[in-house]
Amino acid sequence: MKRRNFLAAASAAFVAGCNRVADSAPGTRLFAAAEDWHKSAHRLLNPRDALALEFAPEDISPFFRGNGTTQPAGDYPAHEANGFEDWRLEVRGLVRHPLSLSLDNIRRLPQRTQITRHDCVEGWSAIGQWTGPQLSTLLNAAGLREEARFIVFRCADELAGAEYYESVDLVDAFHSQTIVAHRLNGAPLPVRNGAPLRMRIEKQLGYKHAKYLTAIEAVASLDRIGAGGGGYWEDRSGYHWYAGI
Ligand SMILES: Nc1nc2c(c(=O)[nH]1)N[C@H]1C(S)=C(S)[C@@H](COP(=O)(O)O)O[C@H]1N2
Ligand SMILES: [Mo]
Repeated sequence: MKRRNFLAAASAAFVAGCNRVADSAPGTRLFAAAEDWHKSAHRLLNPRDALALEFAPEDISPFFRGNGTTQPAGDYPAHEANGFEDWRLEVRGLVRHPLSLSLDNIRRLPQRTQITRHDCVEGWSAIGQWTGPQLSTLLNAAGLREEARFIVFRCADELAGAEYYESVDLVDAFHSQTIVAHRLNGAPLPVRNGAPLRMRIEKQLGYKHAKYLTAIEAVASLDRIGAGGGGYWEDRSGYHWYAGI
């Protein structure tokens, strides 16, 4: 094919591609396109492996408020009553070695402590010191399969009858400040802040930080998880799946 013909064919294919996007499901498609744009623009301005700002002990907020669920129902009160001795965190899905970890197992892994600011889209922030193993340690121990592209976080609580859940891609999953926290400000997590385990994903907004963590699931696609939006609020409101800050 002559070069000019090749270019004409390529640009016709590009235009056809654009029409296909414009013709199908305007709302979700355009929303997804805008989100992709935000993601790549954000990536240029702020490399995704850059660290979130860390603070000094004197910056810690005197009270770290609870938001969303602050006291789960179901089996949770029984776990709370026996000090979460029987709590298990599963690492499952597209992994070679599924894990079921006790709190003791988690406390014995190499730990990271970081003082960071939590930003909730509802308009408040708080600075806290979090401790726990890096998520990468758990994922490396479980051994991700080639097909794994997202990590889903399962939670013990329900809001309006549906389980809370969240998800991130592998860039955020392996970020050095992404930890499975079991301590806040030097003490075990309070119930309102997600006891006994909660995610800290410091490069993302507050709703991504799943509390009352029961399982970490490696998946190839988010389509069949919840309503396919990648998280409880993403399924129900305009909250973006990629909530980078
Ligand atoms: N399981 C679970 N995780 C959750 C929520 C929730 O309701 N349930 N709320 C989210 C929101 S919107 C925010 S801002 C933070 C609040 O964390 P905090 O309660 O420690 O302040 O948790 C996030 N993780
Ligand atoms: Mo939030």
